[in-house]
Amino acid sequence: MKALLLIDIQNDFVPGGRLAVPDGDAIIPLVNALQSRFDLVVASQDWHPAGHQSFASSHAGKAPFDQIDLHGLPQTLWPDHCVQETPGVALHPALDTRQVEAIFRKGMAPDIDSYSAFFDNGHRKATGLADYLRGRGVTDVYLAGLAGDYCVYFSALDALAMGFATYVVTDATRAINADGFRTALADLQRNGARLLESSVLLDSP
Ligand code: VGL
Ligand code: ZN
Repeated sequence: MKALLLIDIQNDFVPGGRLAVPDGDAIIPLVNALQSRFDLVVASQDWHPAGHQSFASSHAGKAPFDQIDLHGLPQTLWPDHCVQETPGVALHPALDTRQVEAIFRKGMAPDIDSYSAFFDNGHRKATGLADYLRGRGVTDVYLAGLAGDYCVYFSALDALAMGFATYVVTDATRAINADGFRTALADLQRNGARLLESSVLLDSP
């Protein structure tokens, strides 16, 4: 069983949003077309309370993209983004969600960030996604979404660690930082992930 994992395709991560990923909305037609090729489609949603400690605004004298130690974990500070009950937290309106069977939210605990759709950044708490996928008989996980160098990357690493055959659809993701994305993809390949372009899936019968 093959699952497509749509990572954080939310208003705040596309141009005009509060943590815009360059060209982030360009992936939406692709991920919409990809969905029919999968047995199961699942989405993740970054879902922070106001005042989340990953926000620079929560730390006096800090600016977005500063690095701090947050309760023992390295933390990049972000602009306020994906705050619960704001327009930016919603899945992008152009994303076709008819085939999305479940949405896994992450980043709710105020004192720890959560890039991966599987675990928080300290690997302290699981979202339940791995058990859900296993319960549905999923063996292969394909990742698309935003951002390629953060939430897609860390979700793919955890998918590998959880024993799923893991694929990243490289043209169905965009990154915050191009260099970081190259490093992330190389690291994923080293760990056993396979990279492919959406055409490989869309052109197969
Ligand atoms: C993300 C930074 C902070 C992401 C989420 O979805 O890649 N990046 N929160
Ligand atoms: Zn976030």
